[in-house]
Amino acid sequence: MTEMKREGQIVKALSGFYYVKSGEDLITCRARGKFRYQKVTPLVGDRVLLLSQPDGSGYLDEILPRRNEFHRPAIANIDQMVIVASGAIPITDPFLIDQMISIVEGKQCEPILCMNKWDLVAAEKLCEHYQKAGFHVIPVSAKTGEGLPELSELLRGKTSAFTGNSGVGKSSILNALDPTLRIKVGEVSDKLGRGRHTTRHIELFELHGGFIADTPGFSAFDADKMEPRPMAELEGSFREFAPYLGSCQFVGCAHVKEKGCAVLEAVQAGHILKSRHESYVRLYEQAKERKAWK
Ligand SMILES: Nc1nc2c(ncn2[C@@H]2O[C@H](COP(=O)(O)OP(=O)(O)OP(=O)(O)O)[C@@H](O)[C@H]2O)c(=O)[nH]1
Ligand SMILES: [Mg+2]
Ligand SMILES: [Zn+2]
Repeated sequence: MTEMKREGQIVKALSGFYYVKSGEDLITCRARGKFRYQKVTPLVGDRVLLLSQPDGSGYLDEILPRRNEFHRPAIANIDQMVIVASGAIPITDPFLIDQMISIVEGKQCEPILCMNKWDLVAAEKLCEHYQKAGFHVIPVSAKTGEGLPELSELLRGKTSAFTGNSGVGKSSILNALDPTLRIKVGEVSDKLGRGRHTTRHIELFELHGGFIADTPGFSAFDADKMEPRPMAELEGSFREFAPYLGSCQFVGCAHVKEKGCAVLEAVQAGHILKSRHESYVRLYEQAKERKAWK
């Protein structure tokens, strides 16, 4: 017997190697050439079939159907996307939060907002806004440990990915949840408080009865490059718009500046946050531009 077929999950992808957890084993794999022809990229989180070699290495042979997939971060089969934000060094632009939420919505994946560095700035207003919009928001501090028990409870039994701009403390939170992980964290010492892109690869860790992925942080450049949801899906990716959709005066209303728009009326009445609607309009314009360009 030379080869053996096994099932497992990709927990790390680095320099052309895929690290697959199969039972208690961690098998270092290369991908078969057929994936390249099929233009399929194996992702961290993928459930796979592999052929293990006598020397302990393996070849990825098949990627099992995905429940969902994301491009930034490049990851699959995620139950929860924990969007880590910070009220100080670096301050997270709420538009980035809305961009990420919009991508996650409708993909069988729950967005969770985690406000870190609470010891530096208690961004209560922002938290309240997102709670009102219907999201689970958890204020935490990786430094003092505040909020971590609640976060940990939420992660139990699920597969979650941490995402957010560089330097907000994604890796620090993971280390605080499990000090044995010893993930490298970076300084945010430059004058603009930008992160240093310390985390360079995506890795899935087993933690508190669930799986949690640390991912590289976004730069301002990445945020500009993030693909908006197509126009037809955009209104559905803002959950607090739902009660008003279908009540606009015109069929196919874009909810940007139309007469008799129920969404705009809800913004006026204070039921929908102005900043959330502004993010929607910005994403709508991006999606429109993209469509015209195609
Ligand atoms: N005061 C304070 N500092 C924090 C907190 N969490 C993280 N930091 C600091 O913020 C800096 C960046 O933390 P990282 O964990 O590397 O941030 P990251 O989001 O993983 O960054 P990338 O890997 O670049 O995306 C480090 O200097 C941490 O010590 C916190 O809750 N409070
Ligand atoms: Mg990191
Ligand atoms: Zn409308």
